[in-house]
Amino acid sequence: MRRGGDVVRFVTNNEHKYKEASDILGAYNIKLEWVPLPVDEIQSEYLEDIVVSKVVSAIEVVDPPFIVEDTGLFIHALNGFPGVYASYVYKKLGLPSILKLLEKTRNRKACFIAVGALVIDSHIFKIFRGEVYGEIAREMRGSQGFGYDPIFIPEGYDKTMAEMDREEKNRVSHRGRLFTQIGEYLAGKNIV
Ligand code: ITT
Repeated sequence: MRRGGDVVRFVTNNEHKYKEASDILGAYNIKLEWVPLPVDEIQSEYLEDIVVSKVVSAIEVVDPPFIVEDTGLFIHALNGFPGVYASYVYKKLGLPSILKLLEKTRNRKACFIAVGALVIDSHIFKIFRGEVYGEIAREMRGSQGFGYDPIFIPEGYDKTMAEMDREEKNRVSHRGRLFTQIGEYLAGKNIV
């Protein structure tokens, strides 16, 4: 079993992502250190490719063990758009434009997919994946969370992820599922 209070780094510019992940790994007695470092990421339609490119960039400057993660939002009626371009589309178009695109669309199905790499040392890393299926709301609701949370309703719920506090979102979200797997993995392996 692992020793208590070990430190793993999370290389991300997004403080919301860090806080969510930190809560989850904290339950495994793993301290997550935030490394808000800009890392190069390649253009690819596959989250795995982007995550591997983040590993290659971060390994130059960050000591393992560390985690990098990339998330996409895939809207079925838009053939998976914005997908891996979620960040760019959020900044350039924003949520009202996404809702407008879907105004006349009855199929509201969408999913968030998060892929993360746990870099154990300079030669070994392991990939994890977390997904949540749900629907795009008809209007923005809620003020918690970040990004697309105000328009995403997870399956089995009637509220958006922005109407959930961090604990509740973590129980259902793509990132919650991803970091729970990482926590389980680390808890079973005395690697840090
Ligand atoms: P890093 O790449 O530095 O980790 P980022 O914010 O660019 O941070 P991503 O590329 O993984 O993160 O995420 C792309 C966008 O998807 C992000 O900017 C948000 O707009 C959105 N997003 C990611 N996770 C989300 C979540 O849990 N809830 C709502 N929107 C999310």
